[in-house]
Amino acid sequence: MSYFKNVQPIQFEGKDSTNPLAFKHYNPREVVAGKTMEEHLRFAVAYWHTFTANGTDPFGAGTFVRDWDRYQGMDLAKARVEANFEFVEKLGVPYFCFHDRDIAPEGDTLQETNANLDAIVGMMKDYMKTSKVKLLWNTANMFTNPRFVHGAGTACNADVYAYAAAQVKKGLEVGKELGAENYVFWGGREGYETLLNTDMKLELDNLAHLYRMAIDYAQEIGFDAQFLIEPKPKEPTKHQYDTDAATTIAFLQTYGLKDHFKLNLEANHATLAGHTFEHELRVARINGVLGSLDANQGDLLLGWDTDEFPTDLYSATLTMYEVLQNGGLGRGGVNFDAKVRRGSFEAEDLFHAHIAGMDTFAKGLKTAAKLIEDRVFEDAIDSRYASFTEGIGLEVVSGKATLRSLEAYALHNHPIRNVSGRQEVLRATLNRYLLSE
Ligand code: XUL
Ligand code: CO
Repeated sequence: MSYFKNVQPIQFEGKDSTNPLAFKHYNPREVVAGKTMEEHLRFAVAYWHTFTANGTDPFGAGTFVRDWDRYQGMDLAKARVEANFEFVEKLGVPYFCFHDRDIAPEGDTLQETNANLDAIVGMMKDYMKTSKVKLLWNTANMFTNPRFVHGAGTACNADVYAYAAAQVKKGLEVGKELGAENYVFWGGREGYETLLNTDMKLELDNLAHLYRMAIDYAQEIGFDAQFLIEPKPKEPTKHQYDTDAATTIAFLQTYGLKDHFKLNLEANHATLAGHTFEHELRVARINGVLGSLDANQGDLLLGWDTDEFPTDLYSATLTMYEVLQNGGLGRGGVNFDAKVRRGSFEAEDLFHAHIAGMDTFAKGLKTAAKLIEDRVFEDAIDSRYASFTEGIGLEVVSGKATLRSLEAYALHNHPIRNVSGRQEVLRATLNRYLLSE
């Protein structure tokens, strides 16, 4: 059974192509800064937006026309697996990602739910014997079911907490079974609405306990995936605990968990936190926890998570600049946590959208590599901070300076001279690189 009959495997046709079903910049075998584009970008398709979602919004029913929707229950789940492998293979990306509940329906009991999951995981494993498609990460959906109304790992109800723990345990087993390279924690309901009914300290302590138990269990079963936490500041709860990269790093440090985790950073979550994506990447990078990306973009006119496909070249370039400066994403990748618009309801739109996102990141990668090769920002930054490479500045950075020595210096250093930050020149230079071939 083919779900995308009208689409042939997507080919690279080059920048002048007008074919919406061809890559203009993403050429998986092209070498940029010492690695192929495929190795740099490690693209993944998000199961939930691509195969599970149907285009509902708070005001209207689903609009998506999907051939697999003629089925129901486990038959639908199986059809989606077939669609997934056909789509990911035709798109030519190496990975996909899923939540447990994206791939298999819940049953009446946890036993039944796990049995459904096992059946689908078994089917995926069979596909993976012959397909080159791999699992970048899996995660547990601990936010949709009404039982998580007060949270999961931060629930006020120990029974819910135990259920969430059971779900994480199963998620780790599934990840191991399918050879996932990472395991993600996004705390969908890990936050609070009002302090009037919230024991914040207990909730955070319990969340840390859950993470600790997950680390121990992964070790016990020999699942060596990289653990990732995905920060987000709000939505669904008003105050999400993992607000942004800096907050999440502080949490990991407080609980002695930092060595076990990296971050999965998402562009639209950065926007909601009042940051640029590159800010979040930089914070993670300088703290050694830049793990993986959820690639999408928000709408600056809207205050919620619109999860659009990333087409902003400016942002993609600065994103790939951080990734290159990080020495790559390691076991992480670029997962399109992005959805086609409700009006883009035809199955072919899924290809158009992913191609647009992949080309945007490929072009961003090429431009970022050129910027780094030419040391555009590095030279400007080196000269801006040159005063810390000698004399009194060198004493500061080497830790030799004291308030006394700095005062002695300042008393005889008059007048102080500053130089321009030249921000506009740098922005114009960045534009020049973006517009060059
Ligand atoms: C929600 C979100 C999630 C995570 C995985 O905003 O980004 O889909 O990526 O749970
Ligand atoms: Co995400």
